[in-house]
Amino acid sequence: MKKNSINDIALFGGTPLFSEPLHVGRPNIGDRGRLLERMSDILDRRWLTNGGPYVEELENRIRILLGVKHCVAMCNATIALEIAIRALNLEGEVIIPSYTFIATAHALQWQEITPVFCDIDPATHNIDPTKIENLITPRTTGIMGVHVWGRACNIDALTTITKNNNLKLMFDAAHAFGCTHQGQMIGGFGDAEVFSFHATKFFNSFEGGAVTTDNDDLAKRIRGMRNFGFTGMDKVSHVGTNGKMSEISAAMGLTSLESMDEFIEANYKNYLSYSQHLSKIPGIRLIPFNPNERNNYQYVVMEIDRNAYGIDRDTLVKILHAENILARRYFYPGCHQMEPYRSYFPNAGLVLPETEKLTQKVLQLPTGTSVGEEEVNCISEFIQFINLNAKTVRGKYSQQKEDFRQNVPRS
Ligand code: T4K
Repeated sequence: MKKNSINDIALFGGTPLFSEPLHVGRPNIGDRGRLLERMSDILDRRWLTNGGPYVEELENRIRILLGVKHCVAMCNATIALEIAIRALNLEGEVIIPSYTFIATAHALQWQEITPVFCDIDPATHNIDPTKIENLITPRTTGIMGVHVWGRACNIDALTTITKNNNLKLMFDAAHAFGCTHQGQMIGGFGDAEVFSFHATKFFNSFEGGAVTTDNDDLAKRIRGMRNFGFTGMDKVSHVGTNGKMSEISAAMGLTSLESMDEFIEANYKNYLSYSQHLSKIPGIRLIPFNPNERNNYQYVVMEIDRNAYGIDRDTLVKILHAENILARRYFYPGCHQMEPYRSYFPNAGLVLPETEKLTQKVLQLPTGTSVGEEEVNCISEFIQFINLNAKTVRGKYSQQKEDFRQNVPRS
């Protein structure tokens, strides 16, 4: 449905563009028949978890796909991060970007390790290596880069810094499954990398994740920690937790793996369509992907310059949500603005100017296999319509807020 006048905007009483919500993170579902076959097989076998054959198969296939020596599948990426952090003997302080999902910081804090927030490079949204050295103290034991949106962080610079300062280097690669850095699959960089296979990721195992590493000893410790610290029947050698992936998750993972190229193709098509449309709109910048690398195009991320576009990001989000376009503001307001970090480091924002700016202007749009050309065109045209009518929309929205404040019924 096309909007002809601003009264057609759902926030102002019009009919929403979509009758059903369009999500950022609607799960991709591969071959349903194949998944059901695998589920039935699991039930017949009565082997539901604890190192079952599907988990083993998934680990092997991922290991081969990524060209890495070890893949340890886990129940989710947050536990996988916690285990990798502990297995690497990180303690004291670890430097991470604040511009990330809260799990990155919590995985450290949960183990009483202080996350020290570093600013990002606004061009890449990734940790800015030039800002790291000032943050290193005698308590620093490691750096955790995050490959935000699947675009690899500056791995070379981070490797140099960690080598020069005798620190561990790990990566939160939650977004980066199937992506490359200088042609090499992400998974084998640093001491360890951690993936998320959560339902909202383009490749999912319902809940799930994995640690990948080329280090044999580390992989052994991680496997032990995933299973309560058991190193043999009735033998526990160190503290551990329960990070095991279930067989049903592995069945979904294997099925997703078989459709991975299809999922990426759908994301890529959506990305190209968004890109063609949105590049014409003033004040909108879609973040680019390096065409020389493999990308999963899992997130369509745009930055809004409120002056050039005419409407600020938060108002646009409200307008889009009313139309059933559930755009997201990842990672607003930044980890440093969330508890407990906000209380621990009330002035952190002063050293994170780029993070603070970015969290005010970034937005993710719906994509994935449940979104097609028609929806992308409709969303893009609507975003353009708002820009073309920005002044009137602003006026009407301010009036609506004022009426609401004074409790005046809407006309
Ligand atoms: N590190 C980074 C950098 C991460 O981004 C993440 C997770 C992690 C670590 C930790 O990974 P895991 O421990 O989760 O494996 C979502 C995801 O839950 C989270 O996994 C993800 N990052 C984060 C970026 O996004 P929320 O709080 O936004 O989820 P929620 O429930 O609002 O869902 C997002 C949208 O997807 C909604 O519009 C609903 C829709 N949806 C969701 C689910 C689960 C569906 O349509 N179907 C579904 O089954 O965090």
